[in-house]
Amino acid sequence: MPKVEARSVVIGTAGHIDHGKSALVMALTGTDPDRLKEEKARGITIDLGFAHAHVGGFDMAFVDVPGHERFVKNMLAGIGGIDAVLLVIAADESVMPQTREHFAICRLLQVRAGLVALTKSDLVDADTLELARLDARELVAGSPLAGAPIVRARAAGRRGCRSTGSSRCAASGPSSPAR
Ligand SMILES: Nc1nc2c(ncn2[C@@H]2O[C@H](COP(=O)(O)OP(=O)(O)O)[C@@H](O)[C@H]2O)c(=O)[nH]1
Ligand SMILES: [Mg+2]
Repeated sequence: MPKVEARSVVIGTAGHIDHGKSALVMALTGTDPDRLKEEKARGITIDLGFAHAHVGGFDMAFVDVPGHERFVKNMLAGIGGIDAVLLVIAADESVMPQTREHFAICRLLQVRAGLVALTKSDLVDADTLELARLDARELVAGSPLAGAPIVRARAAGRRGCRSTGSSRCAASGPSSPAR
């Protein structure tokens, strides 16, 4: 997989609805990417959300996309300019239709870098996590992400993130690799 050499990188999320894309962005940056009133009320992402973090000398700009199939046009609008994809797969559900659809879109748009986050790892046992990892590996086989890291992640609930502050959120972000 080609490395992203720039000091600033634009990372787009991808994946099925409710798999934890927005919660992971919040955990990593301290910013809730669901900014619209309707998004907060319904607890789903409708339009693109944006967040930022400075980590290890890198400026990381996140574009968080909606996972619902009805809003795939919004996803398409956001994913065009990204350098890398954060493909989010919930460990308790594994690969779902919009996981495949979003990843196919990333491939069509020639996104050549990224990683897979197995979210909700706190909800599953080791065997289920391993199955999700195998599904993820199968999905990215033959793609530019074939050798990409697959990491397990556990994002705190977003209400919890808001009330405890960003340092606790960051501490509950991705943990060690699941391979
Ligand atoms: N237990 C647990 N819940 C999570 C995790 N990540 C997200 N959630 C919850 O899953 C639901 C959907 O998350 P959200 O980020 O909105 O999913 P999205 O549609 O992919 O953006 C929310 O209630 C989150 O709090 C996780 O790692 N563990
Ligand atoms: Mg979302």
